[in-house]
Amino acid sequence: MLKAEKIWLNGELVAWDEAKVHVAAHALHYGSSVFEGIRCYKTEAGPQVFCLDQHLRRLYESCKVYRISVPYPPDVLREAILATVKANGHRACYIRPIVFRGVGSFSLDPREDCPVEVAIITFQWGAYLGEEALERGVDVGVASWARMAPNTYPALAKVGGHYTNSQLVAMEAKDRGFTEGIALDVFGYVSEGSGENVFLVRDGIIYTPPLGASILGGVTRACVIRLARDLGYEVREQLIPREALYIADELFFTGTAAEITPIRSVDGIPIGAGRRGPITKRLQEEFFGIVTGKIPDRHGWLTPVG
Ligand code: PPE
Repeated sequence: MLKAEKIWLNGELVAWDEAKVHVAAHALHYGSSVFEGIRCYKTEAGPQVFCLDQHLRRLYESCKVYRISVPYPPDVLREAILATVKANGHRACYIRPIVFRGVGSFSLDPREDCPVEVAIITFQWGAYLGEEALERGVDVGVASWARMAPNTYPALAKVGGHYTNSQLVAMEAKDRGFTEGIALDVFGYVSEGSGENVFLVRDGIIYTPPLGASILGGVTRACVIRLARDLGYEVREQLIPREALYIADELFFTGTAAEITPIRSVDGIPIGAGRRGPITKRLQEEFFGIVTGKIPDRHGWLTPVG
């Protein structure tokens, strides 16, 4: 990770090495943190943050689910995010805002005693699954670990604790020689990657699991659904059985970090022709065209850093 100069911590920009947390922090013990991953892209008009308001909305919604009262209103964090990117002089970067429960007690109802702290970290992050992955695609495996069952952990909330499951999926995939894993939900339907949503193409129709399949409601997922519909494709949010992965014409991941990454094989079985498919490529062109300012931002997804 290429560290930046400053981190925004509880209202102030401090030096990267000074942005510290105490070992008794509640979040460290119990995963009580809510975070976002946002990308800022380099454009001719300067750096622009992609889907800032959509990410902020999810941050506050995740906090709402976990009864975390954020000590700043959304417009303050919005400005703080832009100020942090600016202060670090980034042309492009990954932005990681995190709201977490600090030191106070070890109670599992930390609302009274633990202060809520907020940090905004920015750093350089290239292609998540490798530079060549965006074109060539990645090899993935179906995970032996399932995503959380409904009514156990709220999958729609982006909470630190939930990512212990993602770590099991990601580590297992690597150990089996894959770049990434796809986890099923507890009913055996396709859910998502350790840090990405999944899309499938068959006979020209695009499918993706519904919110009820224990997925995170991806911001990139929503943008890709929008772009696909703009291009005239039919998109269906519906339950996907595991074997539909193997017989798909195209598969791809979406995510802030992963952007749109083609999947070229699952469990050693080639998908379609075993390389990036035409609809995946078409969506990438549209997505990367917009985020780099080469295609007009017709949906208002970009915010200039200023
Ligand atoms: N599912 C999961 C589990 C997930 O972590 C992400 C984002 C997505 C779907 C896609 O959501 P969105 O970014 O809103 O389109 N994963 C973030 C973190 C990955 C990581 O820390 O590693 C990300 O892409 O920023």
